[in-house]
Amino acid sequence: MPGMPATSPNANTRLQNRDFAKVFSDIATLLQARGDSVFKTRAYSRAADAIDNMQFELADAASDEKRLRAIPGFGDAIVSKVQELAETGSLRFFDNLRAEMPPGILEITQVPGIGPKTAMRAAVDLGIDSREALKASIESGELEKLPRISNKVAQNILRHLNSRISQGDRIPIGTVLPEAERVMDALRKAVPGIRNLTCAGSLRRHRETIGDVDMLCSADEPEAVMDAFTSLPIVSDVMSKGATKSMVVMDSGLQFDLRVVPDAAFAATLLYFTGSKEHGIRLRDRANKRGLSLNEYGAKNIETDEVEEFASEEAIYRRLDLPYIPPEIREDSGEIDAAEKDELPQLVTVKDVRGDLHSHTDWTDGRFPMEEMVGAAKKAGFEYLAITDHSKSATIAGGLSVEKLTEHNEAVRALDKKLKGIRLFTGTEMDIRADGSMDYPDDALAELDIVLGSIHSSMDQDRKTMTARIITAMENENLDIVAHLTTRLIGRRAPVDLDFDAICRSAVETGTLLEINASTQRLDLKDTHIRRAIDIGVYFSIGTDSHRLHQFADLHYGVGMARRGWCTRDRVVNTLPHSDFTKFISTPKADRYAFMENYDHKS
Ligand code: DGT
Ligand code: CA
Ligand code: CA
Ligand code: ZN
Repeated sequence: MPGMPATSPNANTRLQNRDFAKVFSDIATLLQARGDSVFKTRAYSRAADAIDNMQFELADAASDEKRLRAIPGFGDAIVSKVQELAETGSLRFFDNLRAEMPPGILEITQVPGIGPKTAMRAAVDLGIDSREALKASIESGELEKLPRISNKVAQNILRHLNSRISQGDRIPIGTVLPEAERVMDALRKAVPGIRNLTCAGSLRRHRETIGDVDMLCSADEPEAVMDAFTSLPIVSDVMSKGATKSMVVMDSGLQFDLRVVPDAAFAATLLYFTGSKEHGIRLRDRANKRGLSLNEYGAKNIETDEVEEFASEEAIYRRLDLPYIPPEIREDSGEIDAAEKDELPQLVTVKDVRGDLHSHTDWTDGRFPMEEMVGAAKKAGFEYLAITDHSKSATIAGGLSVEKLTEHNEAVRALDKKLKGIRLFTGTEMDIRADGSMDYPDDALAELDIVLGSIHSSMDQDRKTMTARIITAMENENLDIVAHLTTRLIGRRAPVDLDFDAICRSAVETGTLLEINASTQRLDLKDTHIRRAIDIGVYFSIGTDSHRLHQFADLHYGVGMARRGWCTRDRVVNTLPHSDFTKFISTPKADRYAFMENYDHKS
């Protein structure tokens, strides 16, 4: 898949931390598949983990051996490999290892449910060398010849495989947007005269995965823009280079298009390339009826052939007798009819969100001390924060015992007293057990300000069992919010099977909120869920699920999903100011939906 180099990373490009980390985690996978000792493989996976969590660029430190050795988990073997990678862009050890192993191991172990050992047996015994071959072997029943692969296990693997194959080569927005921003920064630096530089296409519409990036700008010297764009250091292939339009592929595998358009045509071109295609077609029909022809070059009066100029997209919509339609809902899914009737929703914005109700610290699987996380949340502009570390069943995440939870509460309250400028809520992200029961006793839960409930285990339950499990959990009066309901990881793990409507109905009946999880790996609920849930009457919280300092800034990904789901501010409880949110959460659960229905956002 794009973003994952098929060979050692390129020699002439500077490696990013994720490139280093990928090499080491691939080595760990291959060694495990080969049957090397746990001791040896773990050294590589720990190194990958350490690199993932670094707050500096490993490439900057590569020449400083002392500094490398001071990194936890960096012994001789790792240090020398980091240096070889940084210097040459590749690693002989890795190349040899890959040459020695059957092809496809790394690709197949990406599928949840397939470990390195199974991947190896599948490759050696059954000749499976790709995801497609794996899929075929499940469909023919062949995979079940392997030890420990029951029909149920095989069907579960197939479910993940299908969701991955349907995603195809699209890349998650959380990977694409930062890269697009780096490209735009580099272009602005290289060509100071550049104007209106913007991303259009699916990225501007905030889709969860992106096919390619479509960028637009204006400039007095288009050639200078084209030169700068095609010679960016992260460009791996120039597909085409023209006077005003070029297309390149980056080292990451992402394709970027850049067009330079005259200022006067910018708004019409932006509208065209923002799409969606279907939205554009509807607008062009509408324009034709008003004597205007819209196309990728601009707007023209059909009778006089005169070019009509528009200063903004708003002006074009106005010319079509419509209010402005935000990019996130330009999907031809009812927005034009709604606009015509002046019934467009006032979509929630990043600024509307005042608090974050989902965060982790180093008490469990977060990476930073509580005080640092709170500082970061404050810096990111949050007025309040719930600290929701994991509960005791989440052993991999270091979940807290009941006793530890009490200490955690005390630590949160002490910090709340000490710090100015942000208010804290005690909380937990509690595992919903396989039978829908709570992972803490009710009296411990009643102590907490905010209880999130999540599915972290037994994810392969059938639809009926899973739906009943979640509904049982929601019936507990202490469970405030169901976090990342479907547990999907974009491109990596399929959603659990559940009856979404039934869960929404039960949320409304019990006064439970559903979370819109903003973590770039999750985006769960997704746009279509959110829109459906609103129809049923559900209220939401938006949570960043931050495990690291910088992740509070990922709020906008969740807000993007919410906007795509036509979500307004008054559907989201953490748009309330702190004092009102406190009232909301102290209201008995059964009355909370009524509280929100009667709530009046003043400004
Ligand atoms: P993607 O790249 O698959 O994530 O999705 P988009 O929406 O970015 O699609 P893309 O890159 O093929 O094209 C960018 C925009 O250009 C698209 O949203 C609307 C416009 N566009 C592209 N092809 C056509 C077309 O054949 N007809 C019309 N009306 N518009 C098009
Ligand atoms: Ca695109
Ligand atoms: Ca495109
Ligand atoms: Zn969490």
